[in-house]
Amino acid sequence: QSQFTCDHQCNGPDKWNHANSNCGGKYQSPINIVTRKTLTDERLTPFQFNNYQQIFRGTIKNNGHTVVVGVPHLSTISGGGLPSTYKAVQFHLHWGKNGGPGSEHTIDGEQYPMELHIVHMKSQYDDLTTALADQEGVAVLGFFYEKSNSANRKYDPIINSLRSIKATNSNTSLLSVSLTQLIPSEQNLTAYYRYKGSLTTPGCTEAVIWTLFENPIPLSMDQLRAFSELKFHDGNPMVETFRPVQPLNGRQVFRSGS
Ligand code: SG4
Ligand code: ZN
Repeated sequence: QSQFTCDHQCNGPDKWNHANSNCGGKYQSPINIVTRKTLTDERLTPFQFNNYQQIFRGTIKNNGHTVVVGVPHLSTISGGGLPSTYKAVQFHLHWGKNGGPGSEHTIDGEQYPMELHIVHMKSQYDDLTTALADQEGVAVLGFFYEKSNSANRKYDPIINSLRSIKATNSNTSLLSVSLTQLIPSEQNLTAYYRYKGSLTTPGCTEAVIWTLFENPIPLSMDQLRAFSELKFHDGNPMVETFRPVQPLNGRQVFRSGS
């Protein structure tokens, strides 16, 4: 575990089940997805993204673990084999060191440079704590990033904000963002993986329906590197903000029909 800074090493993922017994549970996230062991499920139809194009003014915060942006609850998802409508709560990212491996989930052992998590809760709930008491209360949409030769201009507002939030607990406003601007276009979101797991940080609650989209989001090397300029609470570079993959323990991973 020598790649972890002290922030992780002294209090890292391998110590979490002492902090919270859920973290030693049987249905933990992230996982490695072995594509030849996935089962196609025709019920995993395309998602309906409602109000994802809504432009909002958000606050981007360095919370000491990642950067997080609260999202107005007007954006919802349904379809996609989900048991209900879920509303967006926040998004955050997991990344590596200077553009190196950094995603939480891996596909056939491949770790991508970064992973976006858009966290949703069942629309009937008012807060995440309540949603986490329901085994299907939370749905996280996960998106991988890939290195590209040109900058992804749709990410300028986020990347440009990072220089103002290098310190833990600092924040700045994002004047105009939308969820659609962050993710691939809808027709490129029909291929995805589905399994049941947990939050990837303590309390590691096993209440998450996970979706990982196959198509990655392109970012240039400079854009990816910008995240490594952020700092943990102890002043060390905020790098390798991912939890290692967890055992499947017999869970089946499904693949969408299209
Ligand atoms: C990150 O630490 C976020 O900052 C947390 O969000 C998030 O917790 C946590 O990851 C776990 O989420 O999609 N990776 S994950 O399983 O969304 C929640 C905040 O602390 C509950 C706001
Ligand atoms: Zn996450």
